[in-house]
Amino acid sequence: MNLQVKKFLYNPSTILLFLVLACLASFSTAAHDFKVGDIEIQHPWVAPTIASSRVTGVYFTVKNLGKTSDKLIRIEVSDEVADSASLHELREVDGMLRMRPLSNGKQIDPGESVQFEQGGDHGMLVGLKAPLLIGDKFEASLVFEKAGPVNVEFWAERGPASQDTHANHL
Ligand SMILES: [Cu+2]
Repeated sequence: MNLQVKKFLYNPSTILLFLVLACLASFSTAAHDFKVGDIEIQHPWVAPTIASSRVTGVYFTVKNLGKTSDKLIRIEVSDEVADSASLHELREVDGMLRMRPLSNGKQIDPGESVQFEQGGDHGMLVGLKAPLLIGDKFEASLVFEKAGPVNVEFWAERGPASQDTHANHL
């Protein structure tokens, strides 16, 4: 390695600069939140589509900051985005993961944070009008029994598991 480069890399102020940049990067992700009444939706993201798949999963965290429980009853997207959007749960039945609609919604108790995530409860879009690439964004509405609709923006991102297993659902 070139001595100048070495000096730059191992310089304490360079290391500090990298730490600051790393912090800023994580803050910008955390700031992607939406709030209506006592309900906060944190970091809504969508898995990019794979090949010609027109199905994908959407993920987010619901936090109830209030003193009474509320219930997420459905997810809505414009038909310019997809033909339909729904909430699903994954349950293990005889050692197999089965997906079924969350027909009674999902109760969120006071002070509770509920994650809609890969391998668990999640939202799903069917009949996407266009492929979703990393960096794409679209608006959607998460509808609660008490708080009403919470408008959010889903960002297409590479998920924590690096690949979306949801494309295999249908
Ligand atoms: Cu699903």
